[in-house]
Amino acid sequence: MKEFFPEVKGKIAYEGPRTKNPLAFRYYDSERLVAGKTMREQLKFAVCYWHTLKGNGSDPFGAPVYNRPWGQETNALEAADSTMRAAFEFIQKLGVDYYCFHDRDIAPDGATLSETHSNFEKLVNRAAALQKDTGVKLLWGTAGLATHPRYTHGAASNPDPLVIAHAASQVKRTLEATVALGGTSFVFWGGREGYSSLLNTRLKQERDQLGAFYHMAVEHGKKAGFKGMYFIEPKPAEPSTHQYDFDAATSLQFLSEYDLLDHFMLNIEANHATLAKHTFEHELMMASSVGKLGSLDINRGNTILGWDTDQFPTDVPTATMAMWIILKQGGLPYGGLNFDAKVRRGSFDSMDLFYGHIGGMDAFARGLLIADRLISDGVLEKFQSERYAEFESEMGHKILNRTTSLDELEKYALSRGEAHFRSGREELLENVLNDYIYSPTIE
Ligand code: XLS
Ligand code: CA
Ligand code: CA
Repeated sequence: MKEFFPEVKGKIAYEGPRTKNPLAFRYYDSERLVAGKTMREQLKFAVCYWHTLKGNGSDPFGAPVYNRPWGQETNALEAADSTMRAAFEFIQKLGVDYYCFHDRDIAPDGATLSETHSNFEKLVNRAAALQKDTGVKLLWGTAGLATHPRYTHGAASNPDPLVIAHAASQVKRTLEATVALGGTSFVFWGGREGYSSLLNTRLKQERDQLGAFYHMAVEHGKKAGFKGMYFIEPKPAEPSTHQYDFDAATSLQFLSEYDLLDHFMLNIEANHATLAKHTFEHELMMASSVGKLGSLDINRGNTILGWDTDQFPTDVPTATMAMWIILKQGGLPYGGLNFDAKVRRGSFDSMDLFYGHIGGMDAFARGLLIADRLISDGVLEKFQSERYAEFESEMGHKILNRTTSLDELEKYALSRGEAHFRSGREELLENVLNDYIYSPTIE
């Protein structure tokens, strides 16, 4: 059997922070217990099929540059098969438990819809067999509804019901495959569910179409035995100019408006947060605050470029904030941390895929260790309790229970006089956070 990554002999091992080996983990120690679970359970990393296996380094100005030893066969099904073997070899050597895919990542389109279905079925069966052999699991599946030319004007929000029917067929098959492969969630990312010009767009109707489409998916999921969770993955733009699932708040509003909140949570991507002019932690907290943080696409945007660069996540402070939010909500039962990240165009060696993932896994392992210490010491929680202490008063309770009024509050202000003016101590808290992040005792 052909080996695709012969330079990596066995599984990448944990060697500790002082190692000089670039193919070793410094912080990710899969069986180490942190906050009552092993690191592998707390972090639930997933490799994404589209960037890692299918990425070819092309950009709007240049042709493909990665010369991968897989997927080169002229027969499309044979190319899909070698790509899948490379995927499982990579995931196993990296020591990650999960992967995520789009239907069209794993199997090629055929000449007809029936041939496309048959291609997909073959590759899903292949994935089932490889999962069984390796113990690697599917985290989530998704239907690729952005690439094919028929989706130029949207998939579920298209002005033509026949295009919607094609999208429905993809979602139906991918949902069934997700059930067959044991995936715990199903993602909808609406890259083309948006518009470019209001001059030709019925915005209300398109949002209604999208709501109806999600309801059909939920109904089909019941028939197909899907016990997992549906996720919307917000993104403000790209490829659409205006996307209907702009950010976490917009998506939550959409779910509530179309009566879908019982079935959906959010999959928050770091780079999409950047594009929406939010921080990653803002989007995570927005979702988590209403019990809707389901999963994370971990990567990094570039603040000086205005597009979706999907770089590997190496920023420890951001990873710390993410893990702080995840630990505080008790984990991600349906989701995990999916590496929706790609190596740069210039990093065309297959080994760069290992360096990217190893660095990202170590950044999040450090984030987990730091967040665990922050929470055990209760530093931020203690400060916040003091900051909101007045809410323990009768008036505080009345405001939150909605049992007071503007009249009563005015009387309260008249009787109490001017409010105390307290510092938010932001700089102090940033210093405290830095002490935790850069503490030499994090090992
Ligand atoms: C694109 C999205 C996409 C989703 C899955 O920007 O990140 O890859 O994660 O469809
Ligand atoms: Ca993503
Ligand atoms: Ca992205």
